[in-house]
Amino acid sequence: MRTQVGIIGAGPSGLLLARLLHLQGIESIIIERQSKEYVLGRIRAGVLEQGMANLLRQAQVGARMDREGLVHGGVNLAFNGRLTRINMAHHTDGQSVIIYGQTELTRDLVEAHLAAGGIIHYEAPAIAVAEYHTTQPRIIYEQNGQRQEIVCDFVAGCDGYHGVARQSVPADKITLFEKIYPFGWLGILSDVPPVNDELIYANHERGFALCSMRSHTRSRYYVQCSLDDDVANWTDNAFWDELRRRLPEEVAEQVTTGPRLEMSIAPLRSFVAEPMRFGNLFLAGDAAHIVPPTGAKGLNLAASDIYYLSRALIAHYQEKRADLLDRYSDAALRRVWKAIRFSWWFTSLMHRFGDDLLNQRLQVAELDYLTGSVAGQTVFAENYVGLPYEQFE
Ligand code: FAS
Ligand code: PHB
Repeated sequence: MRTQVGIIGAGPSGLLLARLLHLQGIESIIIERQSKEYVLGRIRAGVLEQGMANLLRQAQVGARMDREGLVHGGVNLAFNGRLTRINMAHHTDGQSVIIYGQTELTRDLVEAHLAAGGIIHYEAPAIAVAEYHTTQPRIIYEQNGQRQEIVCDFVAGCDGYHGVARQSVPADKITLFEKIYPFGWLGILSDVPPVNDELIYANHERGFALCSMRSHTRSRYYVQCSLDDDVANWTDNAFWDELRRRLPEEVAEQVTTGPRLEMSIAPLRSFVAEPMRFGNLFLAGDAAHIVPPTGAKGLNLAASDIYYLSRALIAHYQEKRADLLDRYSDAALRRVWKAIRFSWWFTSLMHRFGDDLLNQRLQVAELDYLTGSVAGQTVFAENYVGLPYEQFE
């Protein structure tokens, strides 16, 4: 089998790339390890930067997001028993974020791509990427127990943190940076109205909490938990009680509780692979970097990678240019590292790190400064709504 761009992974990165290429007449084939139902059943991110929203519109899959997504110009920080709203729109000349679940945008992308004749092989785990330093790299994968391969012009490794694309690169050709945080996030999804119109990030001596949402009737909440915790240890009521303990009183008493639709624990790590290009193999999204979800950057970094990679591939096919392909890794990494820094800073500011009381005092002092400073709020707002994509054309 042969195609122009072979894509490993049918998550947001792979789907968005395939869709943007297809609209320019560039063919691709997506190889996905899991079933379509499994991929569409994942509960993950919820906050979209404008850059991601614009890319979805460019991919002609933004209509439901624009209809159902919630536009947020502010976000709330809770500490020392009080709530402070950061007016992000005010500090960023009107910028905002859109609340729209990754589950939904993945569905929008899959439906549009398949309806347009896009090829996605589900339940087809890629085993390796071969010959990526040649002009005919190959994806080797399995389907129905048979070994198959696709000869490509280019391969996009959009296969997430545990994917094979990055692992196809010899260790001496890639540099990995990793930081594992000593805690996780226990998340609940429930069909109850959100406690606030906008998100609340809470720093509390018992641990971090986050009040988020998917719509006006569906809420997503998280509490920091220990790495050896287990969902089986938590009843719905135990979760709601712990969440309310970590919120300011006037907020806690407003929380509407209900049964879980889903409950899961996500580990927190910072991870970067450098570079993001190896010959005709390009890494994008979680295959190249992971951020702790505190800053809501994971999915949004996948978007900026695909912005750069799609433009580079389109310039290659339509103008026979190689310069953007050559610039891809540096451009993507410049934005990745700024988001890695912001996510690390916000995670360090909001979470409890053991019994380090000095650290807790320093966190409260920084939050007290930040919420009282125009400069502090502007720095926070610029990073949270999303730093600009660099000129890439
Ligand atoms: P993905 O991991 O989404 O997709 C990779 C795809 O590749 C998957 O479908 C996988 O099955 C497939 N794949 C892997 N190996 C393969 C192989 N060998 N062959 C074929 N296919 C293969 N981000 C936020 O901004 N906010 C959040 O709250 C948040 N919560 C998260 C919770 C969890 C549990 C996880 C894991 C991530 C979370 N993220 C969050 C980050 C997440 O949203 C990612 O940034 C986003 O999914 C990145 O998209 P992709 O790069 O497409 O990677
Ligand atoms: C979510 O709604 O899942 C969410 C929102 C903001 C974050 C992380 C997760 O920082």
